[in-house]
Amino acid sequence: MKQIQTNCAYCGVGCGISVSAAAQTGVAVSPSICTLKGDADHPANFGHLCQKGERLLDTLPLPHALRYPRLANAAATLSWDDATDLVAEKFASTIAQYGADSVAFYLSGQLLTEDYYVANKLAKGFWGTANVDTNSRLCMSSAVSAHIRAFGEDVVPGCYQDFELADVVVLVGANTAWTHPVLFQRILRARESHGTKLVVIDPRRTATARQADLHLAISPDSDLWLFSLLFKKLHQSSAVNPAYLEAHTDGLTNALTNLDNWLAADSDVLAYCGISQLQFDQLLALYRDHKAVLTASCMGVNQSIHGTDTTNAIINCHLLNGDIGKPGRGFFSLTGQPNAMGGREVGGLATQLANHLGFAEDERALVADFWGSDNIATHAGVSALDMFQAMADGKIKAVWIMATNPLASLPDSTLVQKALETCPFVVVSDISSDTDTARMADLLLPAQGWSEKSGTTTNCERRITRQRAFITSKGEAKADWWMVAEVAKKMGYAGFDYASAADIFREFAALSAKVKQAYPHKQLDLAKFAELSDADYDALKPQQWPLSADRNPRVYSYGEFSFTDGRARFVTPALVDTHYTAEQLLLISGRSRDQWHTRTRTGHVAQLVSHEQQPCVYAHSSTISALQLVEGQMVALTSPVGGELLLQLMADDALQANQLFMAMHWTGRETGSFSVNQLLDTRRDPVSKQPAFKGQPVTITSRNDIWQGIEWGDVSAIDRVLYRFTQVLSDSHCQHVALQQQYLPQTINGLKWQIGQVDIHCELANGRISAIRLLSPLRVAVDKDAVAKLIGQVATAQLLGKLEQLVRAGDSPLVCVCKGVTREQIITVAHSFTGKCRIEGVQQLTGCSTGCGSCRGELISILETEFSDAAAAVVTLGGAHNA
Ligand SMILES: Nc1nc2c(c(=O)[nH]1)N[C@H]1C(S)=C(S)[C@@H](COP(=O)(O)OP(=O)(O)OC[C@H]3O[C@@H](n4cnc5c(=O)[nH]c(N)nc54)[C@H](O)[C@@H]3O)O[C@H]1N2
Ligand SMILES: Nc1nc2c(c(=O)[nH]1)N[C@H]1C(S)=C(S)[C@@H](COP(=O)(O)OP(=O)(O)OC[C@H]3O[C@@H](n4cnc5c(=O)[nH]c(N)nc54)[C@H](O)[C@@H]3O)O[C@H]1N2
Ligand code: SF4
Ligand SMILES: [Mo]
Repeated sequence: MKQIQTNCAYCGVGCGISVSAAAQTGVAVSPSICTLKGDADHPANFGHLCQKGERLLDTLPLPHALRYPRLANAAATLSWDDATDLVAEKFASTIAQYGADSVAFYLSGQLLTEDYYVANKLAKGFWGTANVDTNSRLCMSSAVSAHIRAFGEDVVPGCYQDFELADVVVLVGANTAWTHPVLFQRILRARESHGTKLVVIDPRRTATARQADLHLAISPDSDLWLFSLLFKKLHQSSAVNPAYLEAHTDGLTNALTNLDNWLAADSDVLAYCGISQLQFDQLLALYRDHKAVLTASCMGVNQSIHGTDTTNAIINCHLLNGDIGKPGRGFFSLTGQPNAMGGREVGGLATQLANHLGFAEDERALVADFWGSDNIATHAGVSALDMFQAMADGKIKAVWIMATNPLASLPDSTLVQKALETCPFVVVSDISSDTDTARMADLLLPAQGWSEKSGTTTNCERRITRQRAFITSKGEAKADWWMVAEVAKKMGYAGFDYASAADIFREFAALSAKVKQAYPHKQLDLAKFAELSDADYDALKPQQWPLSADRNPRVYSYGEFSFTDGRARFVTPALVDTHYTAEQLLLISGRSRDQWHTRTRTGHVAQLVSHEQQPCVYAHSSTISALQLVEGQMVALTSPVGGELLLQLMADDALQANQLFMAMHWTGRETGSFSVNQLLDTRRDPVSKQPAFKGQPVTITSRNDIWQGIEWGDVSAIDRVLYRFTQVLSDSHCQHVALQQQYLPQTINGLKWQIGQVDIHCELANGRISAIRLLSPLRVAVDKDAVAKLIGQVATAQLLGKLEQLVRAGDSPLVCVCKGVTREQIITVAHSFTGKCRIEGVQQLTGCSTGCGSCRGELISILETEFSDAAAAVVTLGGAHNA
């Protein structure tokens, strides 16, 4: 058995993974001879994984895997030589004819540092354009801007241990139980051992909020007001360190004056935030009276038109007391993607040149000299949304999109579609040929996926982990950096002759050393790695920077910041407008527990799709009845942006009355049109240019003329469906369809009858059931695996009775993926217990939430909803250790 240490492919926690492969050499031929578990020695997770990590091997047999370069709609594949010739020729001729700013890269926080570095170097150093932006613009850019404004550099000062050392952890706009599950488990463990207080600030009562000591169900987009008021009150209280303020900060007086100009009276602020005086006093007391308070934020903060200001407002609260880079205290921006941090470090944003540098003359000279370039970009490039607008306007004429799916993930899908249609040359590198964006590419380039490629990623807490290939690539997939380097060489540029990822990593580290020499106040410094041998790179253990001899895992601990004067800055906005009215219905979009983004990597794994099986929009049950709608029916969502999204309506009392929620995961492949982003306008933060994904005013209308259906087996086709997509089941699959009532099939080859509101169609071939279709104006609830087992069996009366029974019984969603426990099983078992014992009883008897622990919030939610006496929040955590 060969042991390979690598990292998880998903979130910014950056968990270490240990793969055992039954292979003689470094790489195995297939995932089927591999097993995987959490790496017990990795300091991010110490052996723990969440469900997405646990199931990584199951994701590898990828439907629609892209294995060879090919042109749009061409059946024949291209050789790499022809493909890279074509890219080189198109980009060169476009630049020659229209100038360097007519081309662009659109990258991703899921690329490895080495991929990112080479793409950034080619565009900014040799093409002469900084049109290199990334999906991190949609994710981290407000935090990046706030770090730069407060600290002088985009640096996360803290580390994961701070979550364990804190007396109080405040999660703002972060559903950490679902989105950074292993870090959340670390918080819960710390709470068990020393009673950490957990505060969650989120409009929804999420799985995370249910486990909090204090949940502030804040009005959407009001966090800036809340933290500005908190800052003011903390300043008036004793939670201030005058000596620190004097020695290490600037701008306090100005910041307070700015606030005085716009911040309303306390009671008005609290009314706007939708929280009570008592709740605010509790929050204030937690900050004021505890030594170690850690505030962490994620997309509820970043994806707003005030994302940067809100982040600075939070940082202000901690700066007052000198709580930056101190154990258990301060501000921590949670990174979304596995290598968003690495991308930021190489400077892969249109607003940066390279390695935390901007476009000043001296900065450009340093980088140009290092790269041996005489054509370095002179000014910032266009950020994500402007890039696609420029494509739609015909200004950007060639784009290379790598490891991201913008047609599904950028706001205003109609604009993005127009951009992709208008841009004369669209190259897409991906592992799948079947993404919404890949379907619109002129040229598709096959990228090696997570299990096949080698390099490095940097997680939330600045820890660099080696990703190691453990499976041989199928077909001709290549590393993303390799493709870029080939094109660069063909365009005649020197400096792209890399033999391996290690070569690139050394070069990046050497550049960081040069930058540190020239700008000693900058913190990013990987000089130690500039001379790393290939063997040392291969064996590199997870390393957190700063790589200083004292092994301090934090930055700015001594109050020396990255500005040339070494001081941190208080920043508050000068004047702020409110923008939502109370009457508006606001659509929030975000993540669900088991899926990853646009589902290209997780949408084909039965266990990961069972949690949310089809596109739906959630509303509070009181909203559903007030609007005279019915749970389970189809509705249409519309917004001023245009278009209409047809979805199933589901009740979720975790929302407030004026809110809707939809997962960002569903794309045009399932909805038949676009993702939730079809409805979103392009409002963005003025500083960071990050889109405000989280609150979109929408209108919801009944579409009870639309029927929903599920089909198994070889069913005769029905025309005019609004959508059709496949759901993978344990051993087979089924299809989801939706169609208008007027197009319901009138005749069928077989049996047709009705149970309640469900039409059952059963097709027969030689006496056996060849296909089943269930159709209803409401959600069709049924155990899909059980129905699948009926296909191919002799259609006896008993078997048809069984089908009826299944339809009557409905279905029960899988709550605990690790132990395979459904909602219904939980409720059945919970009846045998009372009060607080219920949750422990269910855990013991069913195993629910004793695996990775990600479903604990939902277990609590189910018990709270079903049993009035379920005081469930404080219970022991049964999280298993995978080591
Ligand atoms: N399962 C899963 N995990 C993931 C990912 C995934 O796709 N799936 N993606 C990863 C990535 S790239 C990212 S960026 C992270 C995102 O991680 P999170 O930010 O934790 O996830 P989201 O669901 O996008 O949004 C978080 C919360 O913000 C709340 N919110 C909305 N508006 C506001 C507001 O105005 N104020 C406040 N305080 N809260 C608000 C929402 O209700 C939501 O619960 O997750 C990472 N982890
Ligand atoms: N409405 C709404 N929209 C959102 C958000 C939201 O909360 N609400 N969140 C935003 C955020 S925070 C983010 S991070 C984005 C994420 O949005 P995207 O980045 O668009 O989503 P992914 O599905 O992760 O896309 C990654 C693509 O890369 C491919 N891929 C995987 N591995 C590799 C590889 O090694 N090489 C290459 N070349 N390709 C690879 C995958 O198949 C997939 O097509 O979405 C943003 N959009
Ligand atoms: S928390 Fe889960 S998704 Fe995130 S890195 Fe760890 S195992 Fe992967
Ligand atoms: Mo993200």
